[in-house]
Amino acid sequence: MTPVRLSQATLDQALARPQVSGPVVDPTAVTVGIVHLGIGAFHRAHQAVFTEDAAAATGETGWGILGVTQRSASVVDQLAPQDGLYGVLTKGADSSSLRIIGSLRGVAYPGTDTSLVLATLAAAMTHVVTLTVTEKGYRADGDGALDLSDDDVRADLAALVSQMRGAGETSDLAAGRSPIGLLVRGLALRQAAGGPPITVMTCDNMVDNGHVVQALVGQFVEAGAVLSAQGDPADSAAELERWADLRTWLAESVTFPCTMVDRIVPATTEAHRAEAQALTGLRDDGLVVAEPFMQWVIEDSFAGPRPAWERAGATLTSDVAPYEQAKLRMLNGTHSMLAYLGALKGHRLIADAVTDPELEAVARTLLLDDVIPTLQAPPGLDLAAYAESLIERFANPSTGHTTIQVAMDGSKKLPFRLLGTVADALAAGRVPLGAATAVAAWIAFVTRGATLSGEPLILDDPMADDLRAAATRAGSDPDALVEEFFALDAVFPPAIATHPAFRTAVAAALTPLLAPA
Ligand code: CS2
Repeated sequence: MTPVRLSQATLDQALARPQVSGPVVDPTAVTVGIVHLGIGAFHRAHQAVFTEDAAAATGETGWGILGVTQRSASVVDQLAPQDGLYGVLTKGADSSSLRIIGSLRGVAYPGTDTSLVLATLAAAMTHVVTLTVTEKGYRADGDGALDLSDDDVRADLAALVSQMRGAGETSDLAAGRSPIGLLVRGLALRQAAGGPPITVMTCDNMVDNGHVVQALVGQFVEAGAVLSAQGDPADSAAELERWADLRTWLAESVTFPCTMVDRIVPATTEAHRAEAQALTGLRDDGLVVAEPFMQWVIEDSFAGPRPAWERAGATLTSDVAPYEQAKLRMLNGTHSMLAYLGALKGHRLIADAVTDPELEAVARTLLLDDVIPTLQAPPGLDLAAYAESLIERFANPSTGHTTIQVAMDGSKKLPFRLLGTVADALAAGRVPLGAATAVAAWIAFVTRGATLSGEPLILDDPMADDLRAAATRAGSDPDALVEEFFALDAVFPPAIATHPAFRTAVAAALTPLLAPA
């Protein structure tokens, strides 16, 4: 028998069950005030929960979310038949709970729903755009330059130019797939319609994330203006003015706060769905799973109204940098190290990796000897205690967070989470041995494509071809591998790539990881 799906019509059945809690807002009374680009599991388990709690605290009904997926229409199939309702299955080390969230008021996929997304970005009732599109979603190179050779970026640039010419929305279904492109097209429509100021807030794990996104938006507009100038000269004076107006409006009416986001959200499995179904009695294809811990630090720089996220436990501050640096370097840096070393040793779960005494020792070296000396502690945070709390969170076995999930996209993640530590330590005259081991583990993970005992490991990385080519050129000699990988300037900046003592440390750490199976 096909199980009944969670939806507005069946919600009461789920809420009648003892261990299930329900939306703290009335989903049918909530209207959209936020557009979220990248409606994956992380947003659903993090910002959507904070937003719903904030709305419940104030009684405001204007903070519903339109979630946009740019990678796969299957997210629409998961959530649209459920009227946007989904459960968050929170898994502590020895307890679980299920909460249904009602703030997601629509899900859209560009191509089929581009007009809806653009119109909502332009709508006066929309005040905030949030993004979780992952590091690679921004289509930027190592220096933060927008990749103008990317097909999705080019399709959106062409769409922006025709929009600016007054040709309206393009019917090109290929457009709308680059987050920055879709965002800028929506902002341009908003400006043309005389819309109110708006806040664009990225929640991705990048250093100085708000400024990164602001710079990419600026580059996208400049590339659009250049492309437009190559077109029909007849209309050029009016067109130039429109581009100038857009630039002015962006500078005056849009802010890009920096944020630090934190919650461990593993990929949802069929076992999780079965567990949730046993609790609610309903099938939930939009289910997400998370650890109990959640934290959000937001730069208080908003262009217009925002949900009262501080009422839901978020920290609003004038300077996110110390929080962001501590979290990226300590949590994410150590996470990646455990992912590569753990995967190589055949550990499926992060929890298995961090409870392997050998790996726990390297994690402590990275945290305590390498990272902490590079940090300025955020107000009220004891960094050594924070390190211990991270090891404890990683060791929670019940989330089922896998090493292979965290290992994904290393070429895009390492610069933000690990190489800042390396650069600062080297500049201070120290060779960070834990970080050298982490870099070596990544190189070995890529090079072997298998665990130390020969079980295959999948490489999922936008630079996979370049990485495999570097590995093939180098063969199995550690010094040659360091030479080839450090030449990848999209990953390693010159100050690290050319540092003799760091190269030696990485080659030394690589040697045992290259032993034949
Ligand atoms: C992880 C993060 O997959 C990864 O790269 O390091 O998703 C991590 O779980 C979150 O940033 C925790 O806040």
